[in-house]
Amino acid sequence: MGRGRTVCLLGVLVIVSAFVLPVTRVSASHWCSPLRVAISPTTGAAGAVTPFAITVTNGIGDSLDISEISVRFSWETNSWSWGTMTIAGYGSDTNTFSKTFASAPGDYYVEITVTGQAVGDYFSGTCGPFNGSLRALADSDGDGVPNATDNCPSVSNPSQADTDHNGVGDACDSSPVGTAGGGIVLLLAIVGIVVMIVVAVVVVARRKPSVPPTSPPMYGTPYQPPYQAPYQPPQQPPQPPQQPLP
Ligand SMILES: [Ca+2]
Ligand SMILES: [Ca+2]
Repeated sequence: MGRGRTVCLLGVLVIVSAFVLPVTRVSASHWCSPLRVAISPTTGAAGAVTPFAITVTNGIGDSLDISEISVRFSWETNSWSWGTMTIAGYGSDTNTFSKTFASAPGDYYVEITVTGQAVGDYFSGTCGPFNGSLRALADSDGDGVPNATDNCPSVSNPSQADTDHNGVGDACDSSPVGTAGGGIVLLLAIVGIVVMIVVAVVVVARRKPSVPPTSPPMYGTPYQPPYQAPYQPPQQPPQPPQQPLP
């Protein structure tokens, strides 16, 4: 009797499973293949504290609940938890954390695994590892700026300040605000210009005729009428002597 009931119960479970499990049980890895994981930057100064950003892009229409992002840099043995994410369908999200880059220049790699669950999944799954290449660049002065781009590769100057914009940082520039003596040269040039202006004014003043301030303005040579001799009346011929009347 009891054995018969057990058989019946198992039969019912088999029938129910046949209808239920194929519907609700979805492969936990169906979102792994279209998943994209990227890390940046891929280069940095050796030994420098660097803000690394990991971006996860969902490749399916269902949203993802990422419960863990595990990251391991090849210059370390431990893995790091890079936080969690909730990513909409075909959306993406980025988590950023600061890490110290490898202390020795060279090529390294990073491994990233992503654990999560898509909407409709019955179980969570883990995707990866996703691998990325990283390169640590030489930084002789340890200021966080690689030698190749450092304007003072042998003197620490994290700010890279370059006041005169000559490509040499203030920290190692013998004249950080300009050419040596540049101020004196500029002063002498200004003095020379002033002297030339003063001389020009004096010369012009000397050439200008002095005119009494009360004299009326003169315009050209005053008019001179042509010379005329004084009037001389014509001389009368001598008159004969008058004869006495008879
Ligand atoms: Ca440097
Ligand atoms: Ca400079």
